[in-house]
Amino acid sequence: MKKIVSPINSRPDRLPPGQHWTNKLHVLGISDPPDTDLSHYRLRIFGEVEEEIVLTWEDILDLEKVNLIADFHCVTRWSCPDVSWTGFQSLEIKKLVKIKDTAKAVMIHSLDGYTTNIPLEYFFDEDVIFAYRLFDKPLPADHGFPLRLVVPKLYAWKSAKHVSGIEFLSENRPGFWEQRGYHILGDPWKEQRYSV
Ligand SMILES: Nc1nc2c(c(=O)[nH]1)N[C@H]1C(S)=C(S)[C@@H](COP(=O)(O)O)O[C@H]1N2
Ligand SMILES: [Mo]
Repeated sequence: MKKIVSPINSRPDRLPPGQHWTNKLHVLGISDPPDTDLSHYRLRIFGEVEEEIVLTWEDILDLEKVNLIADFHCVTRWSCPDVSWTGFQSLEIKKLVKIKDTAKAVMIHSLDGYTTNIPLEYFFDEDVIFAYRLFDKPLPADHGFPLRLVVPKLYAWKSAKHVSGIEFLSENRPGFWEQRGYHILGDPWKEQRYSV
């Protein structure tokens, strides 16, 4: 299996300002994890693409698997080192759909109604993956079953759990927390916690 260690793990300033290390991935979510039956699960890729597609769980398992090791930085100030995730890279999506030149960002949609926005330069980074395993076990319900995004270079609220849709946007617009005062980008090294 292809292995990726996020470049953030070897930064000289590995721990972003205002953060402290913890050895646990604390569960944070806007609601209880949704019940999901894999035989009914679908991932829709739509918006600024030539032709939208819908993937089944089997389609997802057929995508090239990668293991990612990356620190995880939550805006509530805890950081968990060396989390191990397995799934497929966001870059795989470029092989599945033709993205229009007008696309500038993505909105990730989740089964619990959560959304979050990410500009394309961050979304298509090598260390961005959609994960279905955590520390080599199936992804637990409260950590995002069946599929979650992992974006190591941004605060953890951008790492949407229970992902059901990837929408390509012609203009970046705010998701759930971004509409409620969180920063539109969320770079932990620039302490982009809030928009004001
Ligand atoms: N679908 C969904 N994804 C979400 C959230 C949520 O409420 N719903 N919370 C975010 C926040 S604020 C954080 S810190 C991380 C927490 O991930 P964890 O619960 O696996 O530690 O998930 C992010 N992804
Ligand atoms: Mo968070």
